[in-house]
Amino acid sequence: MASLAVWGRRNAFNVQKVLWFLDELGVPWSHHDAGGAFGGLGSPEFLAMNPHGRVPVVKDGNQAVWESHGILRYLAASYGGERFWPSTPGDRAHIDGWMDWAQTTLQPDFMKLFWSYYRTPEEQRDRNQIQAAQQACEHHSHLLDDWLDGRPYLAGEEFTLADIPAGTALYRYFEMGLETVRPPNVMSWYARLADRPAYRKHIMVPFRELRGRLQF
Ligand SMILES: N[C@@H](CCC(=O)N[C@@H](CS)C(=O)NCC(=O)O)C(=O)O
Repeated sequence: MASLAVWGRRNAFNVQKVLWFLDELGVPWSHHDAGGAFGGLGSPEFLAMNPHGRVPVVKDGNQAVWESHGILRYLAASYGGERFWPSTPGDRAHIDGWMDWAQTTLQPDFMKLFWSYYRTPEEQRDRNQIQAAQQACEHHSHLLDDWLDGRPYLAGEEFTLADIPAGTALYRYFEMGLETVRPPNVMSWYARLADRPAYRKHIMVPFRELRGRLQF
């Protein structure tokens, strides 16, 4: 039996990052649906694993780990050797920079767009809010495009943890039905990610059940 277990609904953005990375690592893992329509986040057993009552959570033996980026780093350090998150401080800081930028800057703007457009019922949508989020996402796309000029991946020649948080947003960004900018270097990077079986399996999945749904 796998000693690694993941809690979280498969259509949750932060859960998808972890599922994608687990399959990149090639380690065996088991999965428990939790959150959204599955509920269970307020149970004493779940709160004992994550006091914040959010998914994803990973349990490795007796060790519970929460926060998607904390989990990614835990998994890379435990099972990835030097491959996805090298121990050299400069290389690691570079990767951490892209991960933290994605979490603090890209993801909040992308989530604003996804929620104000896709997850809000049509009659309740606020055009100004959508437009502002769209502009912010366009700005981030152009920044990524400039950075990816001459670099196949965010940290350089190889796929690393740097690509996971920002890369997870791309599929929904391009598939949610809004017109978006599609700058060439971002599109080549997206194509490289889409070549990876774990990306196709966990990120490029239909998300129609979230349309017009504000509950979770
Ligand atoms: N910063 C946290 C955010 C966790 C979070 O808000 N998770 C969402 C899903 S993406 C959640 O638990 N939502 C409640 C639910 O699914 O019921 C992380 O990156 O893990």
